[in-house]
Amino acid sequence: MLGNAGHAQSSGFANWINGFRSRARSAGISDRTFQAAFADVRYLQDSIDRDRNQAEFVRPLADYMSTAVSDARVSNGRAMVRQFANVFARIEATFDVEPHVVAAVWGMESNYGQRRGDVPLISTLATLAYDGRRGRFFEEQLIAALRILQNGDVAPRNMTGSWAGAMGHTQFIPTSYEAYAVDITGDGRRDIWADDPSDALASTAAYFRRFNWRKGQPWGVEVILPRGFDYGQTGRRSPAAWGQLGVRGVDGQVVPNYGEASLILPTGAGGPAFLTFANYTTISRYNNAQAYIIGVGHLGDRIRGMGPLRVAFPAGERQLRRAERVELQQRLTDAGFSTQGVDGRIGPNSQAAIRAYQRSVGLPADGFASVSLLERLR
Ligand SMILES: [Ca+2]
Repeated sequence: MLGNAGHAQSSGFANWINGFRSRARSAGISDRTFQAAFADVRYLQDSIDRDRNQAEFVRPLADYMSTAVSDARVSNGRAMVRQFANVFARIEATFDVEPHVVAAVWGMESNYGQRRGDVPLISTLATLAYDGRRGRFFEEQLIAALRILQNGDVAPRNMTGSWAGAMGHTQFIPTSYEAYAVDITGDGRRDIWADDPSDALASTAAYFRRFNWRKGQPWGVEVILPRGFDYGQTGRRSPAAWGQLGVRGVDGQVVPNYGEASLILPTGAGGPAFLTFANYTTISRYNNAQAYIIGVGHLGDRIRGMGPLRVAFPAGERQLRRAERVELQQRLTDAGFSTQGVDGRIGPNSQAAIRAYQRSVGLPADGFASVSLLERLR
């Protein structure tokens, strides 16, 4: 049954499935598994549309964070940590990852299990593999999904996920599931789809442990920069060395030594600044988008009882789209601040040009390719 598609699309998809069947067989998928998995497969145009739309979806960070770390999500997270205290305690004892960290991923990925995704997984992965934009990646995920079915962890009708093929409470893609999912309930199945979140939460902790989560250490710490700070200071330094440059925690003290730290200003000098540590990199292995990493990190801090950020993200500020970055480089270059090329990539040359321009007009020279900077240049 092939829904939502024209005839040519349908026959193309059906032909693709026939070709894929032999590749699945070569990968060790039995005909029985394949037939059960593909019995009700459909071409899902929505998967294609959403995959294309998310490619350059750039949301203002203030909007993103107001959803990601809303008061409701914070209080729900605290309630979940209490409700599943025994599960979180077992997970922490086994994987050395604290409850507030796992709960934050859970809150970000599925709003604590409320949005696990009800899209039939084989259909969406087959559609995306057939589509071809990232066909190789999705075919690999599809094979992994078939292996999971063959292994008996979940029945085909219960194997659902997001439009992009992420599954369960904490949105594992199939290959991550195969590598990191664990059965902490002890029933012999790694069930990240069930209402009971235990296996999914333990699997997330197992993933964090694999990528070197350091228990007891922060992902990052909000900091205040001194007046006249040189935003050209980059690289990794100890908190003490950052302290010598005037960088302080919001309590006014030099940040404790959690190892080497990088300074990040996600929306430039007008927004919050953070020193980030090794655990920032661990979160990035789950999802490498800076907004996501900060969202998980800060949500976890709030669930643990910390307060809101001292400095708010400025309204409307966001990363520029590629076309906007190109335009910014062209306008800077035309104004006499050469970016040494117009390629849409904001590297050291573009940052130097931005800083030179900012100094020339009396703005803080943060080198940040902001919406407001582009608007000023227009
Ligand atoms: Ca289980």
